[in-house]
Amino acid sequence: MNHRDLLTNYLSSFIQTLYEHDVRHVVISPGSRSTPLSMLFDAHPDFTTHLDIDERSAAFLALGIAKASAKPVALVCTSGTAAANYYPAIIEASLARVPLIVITADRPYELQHVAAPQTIDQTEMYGRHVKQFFQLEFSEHDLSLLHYNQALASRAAACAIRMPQGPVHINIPLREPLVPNLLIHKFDNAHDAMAAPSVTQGTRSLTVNQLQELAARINAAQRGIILCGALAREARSSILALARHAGFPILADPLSQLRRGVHEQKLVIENYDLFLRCREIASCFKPDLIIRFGAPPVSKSVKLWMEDQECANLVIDAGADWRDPACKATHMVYCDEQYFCEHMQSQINRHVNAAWAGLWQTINALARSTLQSIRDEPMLSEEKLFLKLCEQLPEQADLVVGNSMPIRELDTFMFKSSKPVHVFANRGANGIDGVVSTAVGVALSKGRAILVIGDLSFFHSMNGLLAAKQNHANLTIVLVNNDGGGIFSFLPQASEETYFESLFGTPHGLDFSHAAMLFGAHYTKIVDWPMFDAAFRKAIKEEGLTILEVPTKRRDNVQKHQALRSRLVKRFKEANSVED
Ligand SMILES: Cc1ncc(C[n+]2csc(CCOP(=O)(O)OP(=O)(O)O)c2C)c(N)n1
Ligand SMILES: [Mg+2]
Repeated sequence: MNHRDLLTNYLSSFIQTLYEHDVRHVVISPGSRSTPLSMLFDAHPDFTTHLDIDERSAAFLALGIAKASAKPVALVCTSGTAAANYYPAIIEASLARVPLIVITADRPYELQHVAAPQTIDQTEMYGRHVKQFFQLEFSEHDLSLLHYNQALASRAAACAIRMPQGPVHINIPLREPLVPNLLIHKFDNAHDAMAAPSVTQGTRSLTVNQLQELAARINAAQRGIILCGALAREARSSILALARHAGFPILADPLSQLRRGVHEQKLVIENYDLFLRCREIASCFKPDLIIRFGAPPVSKSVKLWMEDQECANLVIDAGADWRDPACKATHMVYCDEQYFCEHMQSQINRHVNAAWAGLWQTINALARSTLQSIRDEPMLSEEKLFLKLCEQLPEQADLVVGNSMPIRELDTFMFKSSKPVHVFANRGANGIDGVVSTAVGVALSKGRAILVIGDLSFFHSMNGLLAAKQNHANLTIVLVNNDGGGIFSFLPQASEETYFESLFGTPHGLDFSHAAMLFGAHYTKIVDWPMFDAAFRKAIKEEGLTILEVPTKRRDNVQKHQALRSRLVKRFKEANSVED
């Protein structure tokens, strides 16, 4: 067999093995060294190929598809700095537990360290931000390494989806000629004498004694509370059932997806970011047990409140990691969340403390009506924008939220409702990079998405707009333009007048209508609320890319949030007849 046919056999069999391990999408960036990979992925009848010229954007796009589809996604790029541009999204995937199969083409060993063009050291180049590094080699004489090659693809895919999920890196040195023979590809491993190994992934469980010990703690608690961050889909209903059984309220982060949907929501508490930030109120809530599921929540108030609690604090983590930024865990429980909840339920035999849940429900309702009071304000503001946006989201909407203030405003203003909505955000490393591309990935996976994003974050990932255009994404972007970093106004440096605007506020004065024109997006600059309502209603049905720019004022936000807190404390004191 000649070089070309061997190359084709090895790589097509490798690609087919990834397919057999549930990989369905590939995001390809152009380049020469990756030629056989790009062509063979594209020639595979069942892979969906997405093109993204900019590798930094491509990796975030893959991240968005992987998040939305809950399946591993493959990435393909050429050698050199192309591969380095994947790094930010790889870091995000590793911290947010998103499975990516990162495939980088490389030069063969005779071209390494000899000043060959577009050649850098790609060995373990993503360091500890990938779960494992693999180097794929094949024989240039025969197919004797084919099964090894398939096994490596199986191992890599299995590694990416094993809990905690995350990215893996497969580096593939390729020798010229690089164009494959598309007439002889091997997309059917089943005909091989030895097919690619399958992998059965078990679940993390606990022994009977361990379960009993934990159940005893739960049964003894009078004032238990469940705290849920971003969660695996499968865990949600069993956590709700556990809460119901134990009578424990659930503080539900927007990324837990427990705030919106047709499930029973009586115990779901969603306005804690406002009321736990008020010391007078937070001090009235003293749990004797906290059970945590998922990633740490977005809300800083809940973190600060938890730091004040001296009680048993269980972290249930199927990924067996150490997710405890507040350093308050008393028990790390390494167990599949669903398994834990289902087994606990059968062992819980406690008197439900309805008064405790009632206390949370009352303050939650008071906080909600306080937040809703901003509805009457006539001026454009970020707070009212999020209130309206959450109300107007269509059923089953896929909403991607940028970091900085957008995710925080959403946390504050997304009230629970029976209308299902799925919320996505890059909260692994909390970067303002790659958010547009992540949203494009979600839109491509789900058919349509809505993105709400700040102006600096939008500028940072504007390259993603080309991927939206080239891949025909249906994406509505609500661009909150406060001309700089609004979040910094909440920090102590906001009063350092000499430095603040130039180093933190960083106004840019960009006219984003030109960006919309460059990338062929529909564009509207909002001037009042009726205009927003009409434009949003239209945009979420439109084909292609739409940008609705909402101009707001950075400095107003701090004062607005303070006013909401004061209003809530006043109402709380009135309701409890407390004298000042
Ligand atoms: C890649 C990256 N660079 C810098 C930061 C630091 N940072 C956090 S928020 C922020 C400002 C974001 O501004 P914008 O997107 O306009 O949102 P706003 O704060 O105005 O709501 C910056 C620069 C970051 N998180 N990620
Ligand atoms: Mg901004």
